[in-house]
Amino acid sequence: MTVTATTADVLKTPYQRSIADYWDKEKDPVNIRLGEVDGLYHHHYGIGPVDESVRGGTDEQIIAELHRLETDQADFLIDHLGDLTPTDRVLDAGSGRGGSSIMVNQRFGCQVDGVSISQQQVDFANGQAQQRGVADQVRFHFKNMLHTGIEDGSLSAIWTNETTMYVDLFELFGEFSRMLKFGGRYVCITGCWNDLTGGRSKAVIQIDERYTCNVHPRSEYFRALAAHGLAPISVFDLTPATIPYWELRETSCVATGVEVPFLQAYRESSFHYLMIVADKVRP
Ligand code: GPP
Ligand code: MG
Repeated sequence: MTVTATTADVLKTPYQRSIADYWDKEKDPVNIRLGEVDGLYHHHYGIGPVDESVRGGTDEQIIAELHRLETDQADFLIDHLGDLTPTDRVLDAGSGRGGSSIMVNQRFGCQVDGVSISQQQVDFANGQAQQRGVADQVRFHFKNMLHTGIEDGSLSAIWTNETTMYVDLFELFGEFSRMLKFGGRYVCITGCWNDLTGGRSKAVIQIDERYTCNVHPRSEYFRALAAHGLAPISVFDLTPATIPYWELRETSCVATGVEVPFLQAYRESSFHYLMIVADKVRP
């Protein structure tokens, strides 16, 4: 895999350029202050029960608790990547500041490539890998997950941790299927709207507007996976598990305002927080 690519190779549309620009500039305390807790920088949300002892605690205690819930979310995803070994090669598609990639390497010792369309994120994440002394095993690239240049059938696993709402799922899963080995694993954590409520709710529209993304309906994930030989083996509705994270975040000093539409959407069931685990079943 080549490490350098020109901007025009990676960012093909004005939409993609606007997303890259957002992430190049993003320095939100809800991400930076949480990452500073232990040097794992995440761009996803949290799951699991809140430790009640932090309620009414200091800002630092609440930030540490939000960070713990986000790290637990990544651990849950990693639990489903399969039995990876140091010789396996895996891809973090939309790798952000690199937290999940570092955790996957810590767990399995495998070779991890992360791709992001934000050069700032790539540079930051490579700096983290260097600081941890794993830059020979965890590498971040300025690449587009829709066309990575990674060799056909070379990957044992791919994951997306809240990145699929920026792309066309049929295009994305076509590319994933191409790169995965037969029997390779794909794990996706995402927010998706509920087909049963008949369209995007106002709260989902507000989430899309906040991040300039395009949340997909639940059904589209399964159509796009099936179209590319990716067969789900497990599906988890993580909605009940993520609500406590959002409730704690809403009252914290790092709240951004997006807590309101997320809680509204989850409580009215117009939106789900889903993890899908799939295998590549087509040679
Ligand atoms: C979280 O990133 C994820 C996204 C922005 C993609 C949208 C996700 C959905 C589930 C719809 P972040 O950690 O940078 O967000 P925030 O700054 O709000 O913590
Ligand atoms: Mg965040």
